[in-house]
Amino acid sequence: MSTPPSELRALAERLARGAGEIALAGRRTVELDRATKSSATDLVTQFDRAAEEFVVSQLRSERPNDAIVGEEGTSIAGTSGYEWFVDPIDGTTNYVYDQPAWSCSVAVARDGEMLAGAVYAAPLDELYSASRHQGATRNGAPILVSGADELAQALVGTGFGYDPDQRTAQARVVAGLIGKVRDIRRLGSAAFDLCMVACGRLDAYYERDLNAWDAAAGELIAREAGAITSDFGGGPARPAQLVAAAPGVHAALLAALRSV
Ligand code: LIP
Repeated sequence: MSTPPSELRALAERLARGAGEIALAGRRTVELDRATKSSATDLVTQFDRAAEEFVVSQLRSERPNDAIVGEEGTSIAGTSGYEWFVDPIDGTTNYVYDQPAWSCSVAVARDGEMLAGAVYAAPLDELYSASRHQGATRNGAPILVSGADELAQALVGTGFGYDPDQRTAQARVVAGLIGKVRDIRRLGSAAFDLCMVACGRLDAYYERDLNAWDAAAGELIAREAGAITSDFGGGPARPAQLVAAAPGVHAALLAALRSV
């Protein structure tokens, strides 16, 4: 039985906000237990796990037949055709350093098509969401990408991986791009970066080698806000090569990425 995307969106909003409130309260009250995952700089805390546990327990209760995949290890098969993507704290490094750009991302797809998603930037109390063909909002108000139409005047976001060699290669791309754009911003959370494109606080964003949970909600939100999303070659957006840009600079950004 199908669920209206608007209903899925409301659930994603509730879960993203709930996860963010858990993470924010924890950050302000107790000492963080820091651990690492894929590398010495890939941080995880007890609140990444607690926020994911909250989202997963709510989904298991309200939608027991749905599949769920989460950054902190959740992998639950489903029978409904719906699959949830959970990044309980996207930008954990910022979270640990008490920097504001971290967010909680919850999205849902049906048979591979993203239908709804929400990203809650708890430190800013900004809840971004979208549902397929129903637009994107920040705290309930419609948002739209910028009208940027010149790459040299575009503010472009990006990010780097946790492997030092990968980061070095990614920095070379930035070195080749920075003279061709207004400026570069490395905010530290892909989900937040994509919402910044959606509301015009960035004109474009690109990053390689993300995970599905980093991008699932933010890519839908950016697209529903009028961004063109793609891979680096202009094909369908995918976490391995993700671009989200105002329509006026998307093609120029792809060309610049090919040239560096
Ligand atoms: C982060 C991404 C960010 C990327 C970081 C990291 P995490 O996700 O959102 O864009 O540049 O390297 O992958 O690990 O904080 O959930």
